Amino acid sequence: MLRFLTAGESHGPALSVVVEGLPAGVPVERERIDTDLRRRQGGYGRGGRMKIETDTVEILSGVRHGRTLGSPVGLLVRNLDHESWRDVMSPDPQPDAARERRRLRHPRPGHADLAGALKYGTDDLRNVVERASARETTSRVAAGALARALLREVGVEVRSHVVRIGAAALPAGVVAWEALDAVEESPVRCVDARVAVAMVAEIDRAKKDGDSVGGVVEVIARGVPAGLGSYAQWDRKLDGRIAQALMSIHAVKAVAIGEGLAGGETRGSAFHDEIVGDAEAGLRRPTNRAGGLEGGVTNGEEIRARAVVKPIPTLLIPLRSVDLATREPQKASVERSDTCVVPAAGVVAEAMLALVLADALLEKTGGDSLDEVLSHLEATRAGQRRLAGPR
Ligand code: EPS
Repeated sequence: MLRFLTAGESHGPALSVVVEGLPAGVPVERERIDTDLRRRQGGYGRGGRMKIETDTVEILSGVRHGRTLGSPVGLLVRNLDHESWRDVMSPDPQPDAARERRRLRHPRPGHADLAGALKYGTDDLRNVVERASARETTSRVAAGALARALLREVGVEVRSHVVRIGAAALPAGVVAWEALDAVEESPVRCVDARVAVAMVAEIDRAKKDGDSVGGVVEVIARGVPAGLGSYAQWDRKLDGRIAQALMSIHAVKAVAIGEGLAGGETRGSAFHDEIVGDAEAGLRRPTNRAGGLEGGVTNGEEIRARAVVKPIPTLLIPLRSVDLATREPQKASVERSDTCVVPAAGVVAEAMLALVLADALLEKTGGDSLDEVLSHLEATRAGQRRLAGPR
């Protein structure tokens, strides 16, 4: 129902995205998109590129006088760094000097470099890294801000926080929605100021060692209506769709829904969320280990998912690699890079979850205008109240 396609290279003129399927009448504020773009650029552990860029969105189509039209929304974020890469990234044929200037020959283990070169048959890894770069997540965050704008109208909010960076982690347990207010003030987007100090120290240590460090983020959506997704077919299961969306984020290597990671070591009686209630108050779930999804369908609880972010592959003290032209041993390429992108990955995870939830919402309600979405959703909610009581 809601589709988006991104385009753009890390040092090309701009990153772009086309979002199609948003109903007409959704309020869109440019400042809110820019706020999310700024949040993505932040976080302790970022490198030199973020000092060059001040990502701001240009709305090219699909929005008029502050509301969506129902037509495709085109968004553009210019790469300020492009100025220094004009000849290297030019779409037009260039003299040899420009072709050689930023040529990359030594694939970084863990990056798309080698796999991409084998796929597209090139020995200039620049052709791979420019698109494989996590800079592409700028487009996703811009698109996610539009999904958020729709979700906000139906009372759904999406937030995230950092659970772990290297050895520094929050103690086990549920982080309450209310605690997330602290995240935006934290340099590592962590709810606990003491743990944040330890996370910053982890990043400093990795940087001093010429290394990188990964971590874990949790993304949470509140106010999600019950009944999104479906158990009826594998590709309609919303937990699977969320997992795919989160796994597609650069550097994410594992995804869990709710307390999913503990599922292999916990008995059923301690794992599942009991259903309690009475005729007056309706149904209630005292716990939410399922992360708001049962059978691939939202159950009305908060959606909670975790993503494990690997340490990024560009290392100042590089790993062993080869020269792709000669196959002689070489150290992997060293590009200007970040030490840790875990805080930024949380912001991207919010965008991806918002996009999946907005898609699933529209699948449930249909509707070409926001008014239709709202009235269809109210009809759904009325039916659910008849069955389960008030929420
Ligand atoms: C990124 C921009 C990139 C990197 C980073 C993410 O900029 P540059 O390549 O010019 O330094 O900082 O990309 C990676 C970590 C990666 O492995 O691709 C961004 O905007 O998020």
